[in-house]
Amino acid sequence: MAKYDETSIKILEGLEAVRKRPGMYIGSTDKRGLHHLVWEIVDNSIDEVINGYGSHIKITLNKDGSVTVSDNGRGVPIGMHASGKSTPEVIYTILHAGGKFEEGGYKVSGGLHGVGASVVNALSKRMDVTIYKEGKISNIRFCDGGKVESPLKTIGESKKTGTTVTFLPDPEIFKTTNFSYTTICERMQESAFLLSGLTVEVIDEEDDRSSKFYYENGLINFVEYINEDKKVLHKVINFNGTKNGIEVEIAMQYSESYNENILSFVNNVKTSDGGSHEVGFKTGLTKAFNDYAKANGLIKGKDGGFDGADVREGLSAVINLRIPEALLQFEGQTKGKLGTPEARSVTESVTYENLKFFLEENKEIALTIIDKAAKSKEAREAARKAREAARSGKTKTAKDKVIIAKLAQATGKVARDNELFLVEGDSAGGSAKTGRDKVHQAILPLRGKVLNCEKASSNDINSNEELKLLTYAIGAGIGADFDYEESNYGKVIIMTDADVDGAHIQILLLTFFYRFMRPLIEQGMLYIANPPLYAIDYGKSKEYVATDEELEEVKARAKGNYKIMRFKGLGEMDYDELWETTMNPETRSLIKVTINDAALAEKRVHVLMGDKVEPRKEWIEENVDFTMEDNFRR
Ligand code: 28F
Repeated sequence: MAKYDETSIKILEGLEAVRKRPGMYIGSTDKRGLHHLVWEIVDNSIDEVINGYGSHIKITLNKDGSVTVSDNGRGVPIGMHASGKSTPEVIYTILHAGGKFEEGGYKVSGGLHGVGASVVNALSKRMDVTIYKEGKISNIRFCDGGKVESPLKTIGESKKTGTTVTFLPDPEIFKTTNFSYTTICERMQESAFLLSGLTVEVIDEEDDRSSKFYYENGLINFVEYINEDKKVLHKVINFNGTKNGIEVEIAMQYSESYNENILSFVNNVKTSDGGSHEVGFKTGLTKAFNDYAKANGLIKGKDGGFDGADVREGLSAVINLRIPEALLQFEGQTKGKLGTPEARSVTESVTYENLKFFLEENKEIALTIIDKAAKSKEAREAARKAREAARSGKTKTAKDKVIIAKLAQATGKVARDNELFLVEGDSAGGSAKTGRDKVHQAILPLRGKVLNCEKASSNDINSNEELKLLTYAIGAGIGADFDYEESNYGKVIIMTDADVDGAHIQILLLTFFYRFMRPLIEQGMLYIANPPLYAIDYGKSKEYVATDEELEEVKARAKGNYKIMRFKGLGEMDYDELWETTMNPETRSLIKVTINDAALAEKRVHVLMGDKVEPRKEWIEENVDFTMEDNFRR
């Protein structure tokens, strides 16, 4: 064992602090936190690639539950550190040490900003680091949260250079230690798009499957992937520029669809809540189209040009910025939103100048896009007029009366305190209407399958009863005209069975909200109800649990004498059970839908299901597994 002098005690105290409050370092210890361990290690490999060393990263999910990440970069330095310990020992056992903020370089970091590999070590049962450098193969091993098990030593010779890290998450810290191959593939594919020329391989030893990602023209290929089976209007537009040390690269392409899909990244980290770069891009884009339209007499003097939403309808774009560490500012606690003020003006001018030039050089493409924007503007104005008319109550058609009949309204007058439950099936709808809190809870039963609104326009939505009803009930418009502040409800809660049909409706509703009421998700107003899967009757009390894991825990506590009932669906619960387990704010558990969940649903509806066919039951059975992780449940 290493000698315990005061420095080693301090080091262990540092790692101990991480084990005591892991959430402080990786956000949470659920599935998301578990995957942060992988991102931290991978980001160090990506950092090497960004600095120009190495071109391959391989991630292996090993059968024993550990993960191996390897790169062919320069290899972690193996010399002795001033402290008398080897450099790798310092990097992997001292918090924030080895944060590679090389002068003027870019620190790539997971969403939580490079807490460094030492945190991963602290939260791992074991970690094994093998370094190929200086003609040697060196190895150092840690166990039980970062204690040195075997100090750095040479174990062989090799001409290769690079670093390989294997770690096994500590089951005492993580509720779940099974990694999601899909999650890792999606993130690594994104990294490969963002770093042209990087090859990333993901191997799942358990299920014997692997993927390889390599993109010659990174961002262009990214947009092609997003639009892969939409009808596109032109070749991908790609441009870049650098101002005040901030590098901007943008790829964009319009397609026949009606929704906008803008993804943005800073130093390879996704900014899922947007920020100053997206604001700049949108401003530059709108200005370029309005200037071009005015200059070419496409907008008559009086009517005031296009709204941003008009020129973004049908647009897929990827914005990638490289910002020096000194300028990097994020908003909010999730680091998902860029703050850096300079990024807005730089992105705006790079977008405006390059797009204006492109439009002047490609007149027919310019006209095609402007024609599409003009149609969007018409639809938006028509939708606004229809909504105002409906709101003024003038045009309550017979159909509207039918619609209102289906909706069990809440009597409360404060919109943000009210909740709208979208319930699958009339029987559950009936129980929900009976069991609910009539002041704050409205119920909207949804019959069968919701329209797959992959190719739908706002007008198509208005002709689909279910979605017209839903839009009317929420009362905040739709698409470009949607205004979440007008919503009649503070929460919209999707309540479906945890089975194939339920997942089917859940994915379609998420896609609808993602396409036509995205601010509802961005404002954290969209939820998924979490009905119990089992009721356990043991002696004194009855408990409800939502997952098999929780069931095992209660069975262990009940010591053998218990009765279990498995709920097949919401319709099987009587109304007070449904109220108690799933609707009562005091006892229910709701899952807030994040924009990523909805984007994933939208991608499933589009890319994986193909937007030409109705999502089929067998597709869902094959692709959406009903563990808690997969159908958008944490
Ligand atoms: C599987 C995980 O961690 N790869 C890494 C390097 C390379 C260097 C480095 C890493 C401490 C503070 C500098 C080598 N030669 N893969 C990895 N590859 N760290 S981590 O240096 C860390 C030092 O900053 C490296 C010359 N310079 C840097």
